[in-house]
Amino acid sequence: TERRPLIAGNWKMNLDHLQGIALVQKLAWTLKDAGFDSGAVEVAVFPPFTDLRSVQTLIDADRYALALGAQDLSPHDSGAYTGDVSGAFLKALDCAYVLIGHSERRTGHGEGDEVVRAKVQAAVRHGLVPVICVGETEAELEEHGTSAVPVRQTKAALEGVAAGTPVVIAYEPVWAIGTGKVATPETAQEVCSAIRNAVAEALGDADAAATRVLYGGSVKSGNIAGFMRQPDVDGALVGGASLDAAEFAGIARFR
Ligand code: G2H
Repeated sequence: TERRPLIAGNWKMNLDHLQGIALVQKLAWTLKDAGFDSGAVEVAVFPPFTDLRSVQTLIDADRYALALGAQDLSPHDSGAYTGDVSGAFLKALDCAYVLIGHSERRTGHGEGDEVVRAKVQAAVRHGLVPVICVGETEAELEEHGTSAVPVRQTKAALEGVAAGTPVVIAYEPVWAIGTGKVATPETAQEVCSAIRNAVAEALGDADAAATRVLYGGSVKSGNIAGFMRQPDVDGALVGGASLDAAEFAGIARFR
């Protein structure tokens, strides 16, 4: 199966809407100048909620070949949930994707498997493709080995999801996030392959073959190629290095 690689930039809580506009413009022009083939590789940006409208307007107006995603969503559709943002609102802003269960949400906001599952359901209800983040902490790595925790998290997140529903899974070892420590391409391959098997168990072989499994954690233009050479790594979720247009474009041009 041909899987179109996905290079996803998670801005986290960086860049206000003016800075966001500047970055997206610079990114689009950098890719264009390099003759980037967006048919071969999909590039998506995940700005803060407050940037989504301005970034979406710019992408639409100038026809940038960039997909848009949000960093989180509410498990609820609407109502008395102060501070939450509904998947319906994200869909109305042309978001294609939404991150769910990033380790910074799991650890910083106590989001466990159940919350992640409810958010996946909400994303699917609103026609958003969930980018489900999984990964083990250093302590879990020592206790359970490499694949056990990401596999458990993947299965839990996909419970109740129907076969044929598009999803993306991002493997982000927590010990490699923003730390400069990076998993080896071989470890990433081993875990991404185990995750693909978990997708097969949950959704069937055809879905597993079509699902993009990303690696995330201190990805840079200098280390992306090694990951992309792995058969079960279909792209990257990039944090820090997505805030610099030239660096992020370098990652998108991994070939
Ligand atoms: C992991 C990653 C993107 P960074 O959180 O989600 O961030 O590339 O800064 O390690």
